[in-house]
Parts: sequence; structure tokens; C-alpha cells
Amino acid sequence: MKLIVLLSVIILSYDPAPGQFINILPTVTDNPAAAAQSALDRGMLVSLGAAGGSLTAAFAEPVANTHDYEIAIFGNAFSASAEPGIIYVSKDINHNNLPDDPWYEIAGSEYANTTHNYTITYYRPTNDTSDIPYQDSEGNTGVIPHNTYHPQPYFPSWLTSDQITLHGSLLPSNATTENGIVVFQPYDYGYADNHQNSDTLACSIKIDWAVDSLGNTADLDTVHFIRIQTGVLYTSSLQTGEQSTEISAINTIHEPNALDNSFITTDAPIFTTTEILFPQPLQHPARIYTITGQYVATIPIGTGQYATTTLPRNITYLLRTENATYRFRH
Ligand SMILES: [Ca+2]
Ligand SMILES: [Ca+2]
Ligand SMILES: [Ca+2]
Repeated sequence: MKLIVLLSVIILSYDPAPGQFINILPTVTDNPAAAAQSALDRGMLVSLGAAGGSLTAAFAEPVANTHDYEIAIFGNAFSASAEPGIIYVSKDINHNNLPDDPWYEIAGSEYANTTHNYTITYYRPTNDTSDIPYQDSEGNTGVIPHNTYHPQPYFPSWLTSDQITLHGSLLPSNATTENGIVVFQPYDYGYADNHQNSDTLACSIKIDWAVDSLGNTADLDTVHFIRIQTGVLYTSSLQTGEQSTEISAINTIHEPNALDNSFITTDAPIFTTTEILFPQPLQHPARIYTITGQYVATIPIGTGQYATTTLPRNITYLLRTENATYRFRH
């Protein structure tokens, strides 16, 4: 058995393409990354919009290559409604905590049929309820139709530019017609929002699947960052709307700690404005760090309530217990 550790990523940027869930999943008032973070923290969906839209996140702690499944990505795929997102990973080789290092694509089952060096540009519509024109590097042009089911603007409201150009890869279409109905069957493996969340393994990837721009194995021992990008281009003026990858959680997979078989993921501490409440007195010391890894404090064995009033405010912290890492803001 393996454990899924909760709250294991920090969203660094949220760069969706236009789409029918943009500006509502999540609502963005000022900081798009913070809005996406807040949505995931509350168990809500983040939509990446149409082809090319992405989010980029840092793992709370580096993820070692175990040559097994290491990362589970959950979305909202259900039967015949796969909206596969391409996954990329990166290692912080220059040790600056920023995702400015080479990215490696996770070569899923459709890698051989994927268009690489793909670019798509979306244009701000003439008004908020107009269709959104696009043009891509394969010579395709079209629109993301605005539908009546989702009346809000589909172009990201926080952007001031009149167009968005997105780079990455594009999967072949997974849309087929069965009995006169358009269905989106899942690809075999290696994509986000592709299989139902109940099938954890089908939602998980191996770092060993990462390849460089030539398709050669990246041979990464560790990864620090992950990016997920809507991998399909499909539009419809019907209620289905366009295909867009959704994310509900990005988790790392850990072997259970042989010393503590009792750990379960729902056994999480509660963070109030003034203290951390542990479900039972700590069996091992816990430590608090900043999100860039600076040590802040140790919480001793036996603690049930820990006052956070002395910690500097308006900072995001990581709490590391024996078995899990939690993020909290104080
Ligand atoms: Ca870096
Ligand atoms: Ca979608
Ligand atoms: Ca979806």
C-alpha cells in the first residue's frame, strides 16, 4: 500500500487558455496563482481552458525518482469524458527555487503521435459574449464558442493584452462519435484529467517517463516542479463546449512509514488563526519551514496544540510531520 500525501504543491503560475470555465474555476480577483492555490486547497477544480492552457507548481519537497509511480494528478474525468492534459516535470538544477530550468515532457501512451513545438494564439473577442478566435502553428483556425450555459467572459479577465500565445505540445484528438454522440475516451496512461479519480494508478505517473526535446529519456533523479497543460483542441457550440483539462489535486505518492502504520491522510491537523491543533499528541517532532525551505521552528513530541501567534504574519509556511507535509498561511 502507498500513501497519498495531501497539500503537496505550491502553485507558481496559472496560465489558462480561454474557455467556458475560465473566470469561474477559479474566480481570479488579482493574483491568478493564489486563486488557483486557494481552489485546490478547498478541494475545488482549476480549469486550464482550451488547448495550451497550463498551470505550474512546485512540490513542497523534492520528489525522488523511485522508478515507480511517484506523482498522482486528479481531475474530473468520468466515463467517456477524458480531457487529457500533458504533464511536464523539471528539476531545479540552478538551485534558485524558480522553475527556470529545462522542462521534460512525460511521454504518455500517445507520445509518438503528439505534435511538439506547438503554438496557439487566442484573440480577445470584440465583446465578452463573443466567440474567441484562435490560430495555431498547424494552420488551424477557429473559435472557442461562447455558450449560454456559461455566460461569463471566457478570455482571462486579469490579462490586459489582446491576445495570448501558448507553447507546448498537442495530442491527437480523442473525440469520437458513438451512436451519434461525441465521446472522449481516455488514453492509456500518462495524462491528467484522463481517467477517473477512483483509479489512482491510472491518474499517476512515473518520473522515469520524462523525456527531453529529442524524445530521449531525461534520466532525472529528482523533480521540483510540475506543469500540466490542456493537450487537446476540440471546440463545440453545443453544451459540451470546448475540451479543457481540469485539475483537482496534485499529490506525491510515498511508501508508508513502517514505524507508523496508523497514519491516514484524513488525520490532518487543523490550522486556526492562532494555533495548530493536532488530532492527537505528536509522536514525533514536527518542524515548520518557509515555502523556500528555511527552518522556522520545531514542535516537540507530545504537543497537541501549538500557538502560532509568535510566527511572522502573512507568510505561507510548511508544517512537516513524521508522515506528511502541510501548507498553511498565517
Ligand atoms: Ca531553477
Ligand atoms: Ca473541461
Ligand atoms: Ca475535465
